[in-house]
Amino acid sequence: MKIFPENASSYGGEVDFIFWLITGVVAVASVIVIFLLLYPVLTRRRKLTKTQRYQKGEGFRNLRLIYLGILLLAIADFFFLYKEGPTWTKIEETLPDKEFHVAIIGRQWLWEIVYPGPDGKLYTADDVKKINQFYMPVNSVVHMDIQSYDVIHSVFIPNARFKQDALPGRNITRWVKMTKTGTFPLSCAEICGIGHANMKATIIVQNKEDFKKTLTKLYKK
Ligand SMILES: [Cu+2]
Repeated sequence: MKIFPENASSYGGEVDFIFWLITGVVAVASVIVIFLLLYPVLTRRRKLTKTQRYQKGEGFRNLRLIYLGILLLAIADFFFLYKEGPTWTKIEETLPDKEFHVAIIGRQWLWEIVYPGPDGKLYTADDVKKINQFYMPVNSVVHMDIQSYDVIHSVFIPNARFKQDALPGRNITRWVKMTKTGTFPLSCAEICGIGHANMKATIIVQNKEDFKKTLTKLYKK
């Protein structure tokens, strides 16, 4: 069953794995809970009597199933944290050495992609700016300085399983490594005004030779 867009990043598979792991465990738990709820209702049809028992919730014996539930919930939570920890650390808290560096600046309602100029350095006078066109080389770690001019936006790259808010006044550096060439959508994932839905950019992942040619072309303009 294909419910996600094609994964085209180095870490997308790990994110998908976490999704299916949590979905699987929660699905099993749901089936058990629904069974425990419906089974007595459907099978116990004794007439009510004066001495109908009810749980007062006093003492350990009365509450033992509640404690079991809390214990199972805690075990499941820590299991998920244990399984997903290394993935999130790698994606969100570490920054592998960069092979290319851009700035992505959100504004109502477009994305400015700023490329380093011929000197190879970002934030110098020869930088090149493109609107909604994000070129990057394949199989290379690309650092993205995510910023905003006005309100909160969010960089969302479904094919990379990547999402990061762009906050005014802050620079947040994240990374991505695309493993497939082609074009992929980048959209804004934070309601940012009337034009939010049109705030889309295209990511063009190219092999390294083509990417070099693209850069040369960008510099000429
Ligand atoms: Cu936006």
